[in-house]
Amino acid sequence: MNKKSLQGHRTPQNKEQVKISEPAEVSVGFKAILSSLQHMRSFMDMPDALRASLKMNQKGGFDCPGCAWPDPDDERSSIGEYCENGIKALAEEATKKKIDAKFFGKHSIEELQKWTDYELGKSGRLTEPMYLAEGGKHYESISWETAFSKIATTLNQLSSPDEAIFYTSGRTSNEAAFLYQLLVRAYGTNNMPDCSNMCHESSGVGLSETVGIGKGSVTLQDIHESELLIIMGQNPGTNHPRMLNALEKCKENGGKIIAVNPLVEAGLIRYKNPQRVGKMLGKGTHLTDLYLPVRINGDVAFLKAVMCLLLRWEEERGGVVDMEFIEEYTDGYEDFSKAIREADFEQCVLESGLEREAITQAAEWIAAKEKIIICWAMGLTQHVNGVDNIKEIVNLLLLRGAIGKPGAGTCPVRGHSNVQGDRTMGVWEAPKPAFLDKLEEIFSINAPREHGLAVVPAIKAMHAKQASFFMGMGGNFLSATPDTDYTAEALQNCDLTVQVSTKLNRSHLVTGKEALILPCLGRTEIDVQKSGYQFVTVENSMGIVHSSKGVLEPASSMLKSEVSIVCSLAQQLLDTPKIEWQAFSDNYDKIRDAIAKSVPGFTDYNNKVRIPEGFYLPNGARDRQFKTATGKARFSITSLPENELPKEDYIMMTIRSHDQYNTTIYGNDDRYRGIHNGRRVVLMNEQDMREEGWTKGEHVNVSSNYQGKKRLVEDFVIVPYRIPSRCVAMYFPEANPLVPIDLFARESHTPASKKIIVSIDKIIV
Ligand SMILES: Nc1nc2c(c(=O)[nH]1)N[C@H]1C(S)=C(S)[C@@H](COP(=O)(O)OP(=O)(O)OC[C@H]3O[C@@H](n4cnc5c(=O)[nH]c(N)nc54)[C@H](O)[C@@H]3O)O[C@H]1N2
Ligand SMILES: Nc1nc2c(c(=O)[nH]1)N[C@H]1C(S)=C(S)[C@@H](COP(=O)(O)OP(=O)(O)OC[C@H]3O[C@@H](n4cnc5c(=O)[nH]c(N)nc54)[C@H](O)[C@@H]3O)O[C@H]1N2
Ligand SMILES: [Mo]
Repeated sequence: MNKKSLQGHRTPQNKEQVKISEPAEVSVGFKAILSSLQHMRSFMDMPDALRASLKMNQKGGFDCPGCAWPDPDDERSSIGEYCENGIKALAEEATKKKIDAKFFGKHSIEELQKWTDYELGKSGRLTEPMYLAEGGKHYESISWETAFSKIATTLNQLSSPDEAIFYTSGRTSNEAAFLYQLLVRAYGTNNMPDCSNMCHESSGVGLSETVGIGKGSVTLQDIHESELLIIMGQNPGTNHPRMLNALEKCKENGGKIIAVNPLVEAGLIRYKNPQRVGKMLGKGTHLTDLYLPVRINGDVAFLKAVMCLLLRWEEERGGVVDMEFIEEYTDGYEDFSKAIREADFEQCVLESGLEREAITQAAEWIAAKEKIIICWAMGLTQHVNGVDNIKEIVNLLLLRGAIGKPGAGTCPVRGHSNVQGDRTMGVWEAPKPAFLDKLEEIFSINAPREHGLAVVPAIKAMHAKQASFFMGMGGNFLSATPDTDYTAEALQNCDLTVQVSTKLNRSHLVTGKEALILPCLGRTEIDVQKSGYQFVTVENSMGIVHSSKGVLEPASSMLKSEVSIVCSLAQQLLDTPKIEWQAFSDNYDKIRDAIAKSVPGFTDYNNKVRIPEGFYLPNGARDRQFKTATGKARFSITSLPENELPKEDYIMMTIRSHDQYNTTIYGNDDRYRGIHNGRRVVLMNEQDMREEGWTKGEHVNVSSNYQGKKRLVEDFVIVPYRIPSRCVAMYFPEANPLVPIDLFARESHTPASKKIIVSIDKIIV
């Protein structure tokens, strides 16, 4: 490792002392309202805060820049269709603080590298394009023109377009995403890694293979009327708080909820709905009826154990397996059911980490209910066997015929607010030939056919100096990706790194030889182009496409929209007479017309998206049309994951605190989990602590040892917590240096950031 790469790429220590209290058992309520108000007051101008919050997630307003949870189709709350964490996302983007060339003149890169992620984010909005010269100590201002020509010159000098990497995070609008992928393909590569590669890729792969569409099948109404919701590997109280409204409705309609999660998350226990006075004053709504604290990665074992029971009961008493559905709509049942009958039930129970009685209780409800939905998020996708997790979920739903009918189906809960839309628009390293054919036909380009690089291979290519240009359309590639030291070296190997961003983050500080920051408008801001006011469109977690129109004055007159950045760059870089980049940039309706011609499901886009609540995209699985290789929904056979754990070691999962949005740190508290003032913590089982002689608040180092390579993070604090034995939890991104670059999901290549084997060592002073 060279010396330069040892600096500044890891999150530095926060000086404050961590405080530990009892975890909460109720979520939202008054504390959430207080916290929202505090964020608005501290970081925004109050009139802006009020104006913006009343427009967030409203018809004709803007889409919350937080998560991808859908808005109700019909009535929306007049006092606010948002949550505490939506307000934090708003305050983060609409902050009154700004940074410009003076700021960068004052603070060198070396100094900024010592700031925590919280301090970097809170420095303010980026307001002008900045350039870091080779060997430079400070960013300096640069004109947009010069910045674009620098990028174009670098790209034109590469010996192959495949030496360039074009990353996308998930906030980019449909319009910007469509043009960005068009630019990249016209330039000549499919190297389009995106945050999805680290997020729900396992869901996309697992679902496409088994039910023929890589998206979920349910709508919000289905959640409301479901009789049994199973929530696996997801913490909605923090990451999708508006989902709690839907869970409350489901409960009020008589539904039951099972939560499968190593941690007892407050958001899944009891909910005080801030929009309902009665609920706020009372005890709130009790949500989870059966809590199943699986061992980390015990989900395949749990699902197999449940299915063993279902098949056993089918033989004993019948009426459990939906044979009519299976015969008409599925294939592979015989082999699958044989494999489950031959599975070792006792071993499955053991590996799940759950009590046999609890599994039996879950299986009884599953056998008795007709309308079953399974929701899931990162606790299932970020495992070596992430795709198998999804296949087992599908197996269970198919057994019960619980897909493609009201109140039943698959519900992968997406992360970034437009991550699903970006994929629909073609941001993907493995595009379908039919999509490329369309681009060629409409735009007269030669679209490259060879698949490009996803996140992990892209990092490896930069590390091996096979790629030397990196551009990020949003996001924070350095801190979001695994193996921080390795990724830092990879980025530093590049000649030029370019970040299109709204806020300062660590990826601006660990760069290629030269670097550019291109500051852009955010979702909340007014976007005026030559033809007048523009709006953009996004797709939520349930496949509804709708418009989003900012309401606030832009943070600076120098900002460009993402659409305009892509179009200006394309005009410098490409010779594509059939693509009207200028017209696209002047009027976003023109982009939507082009999308309507290129992407299935978008006919008449401009009219349909002007309906305030938006429109649903076609979804085969929802209608029992399974577009798989055989035209049927497919049962799969998976094997039990290996869960061997060396005696002294622990299984570590990286999770989000209540005060962060991925790598953006809103604050240093995790209110629901009772952790305050610090993020460098290791949540540990109390009995393990007693047996191993750890004390509360003790400072430790944590290392992973994968294929002979030791990775280390230093000075974390032990927090006793209700977590299964030998399992521990740490926060992302502080723990990312421990995630080995080569440890990823087998079929989807998603980094396995929920299961790292670690050793914990005392700090010897
Ligand atoms: N406020 C806020 N909102 C967000 C985000 C944010 O950072 N902050 N991020 C957005 C993004 S991009 C995403 S993808 C989503 C993420 O939303 P989540 O997936 O809810 O986020 P994580 O914190 O990664 O949580 C995973 C949950 O899975 C559990 N878990 C971990 N390992 C296992 C396992 O092996 N089995 C089971 N059954 N459970 C497990 C953890 O205990 C935790 O409760 O949220 C989105 N929304
Ligand atoms: N260990 C571990 N690693 C993980 C995860 C985990 O659970 N554990 N989760 C993974 C997941 S699910 C995801 S999705 C990724 C997230 O990875 P990313 O999407 O790359 O990361 P973010 O932190 O969401 O990106 C934040 C930055 O985006 C920029 N930004 C914000 N809004 C906009 C906008 O409107 N336009 C533009 N151009 N820029 C904007 C800001 O500059 C901000 O600093 O991280 C992954 N990494
Ligand atoms: Mo995500």
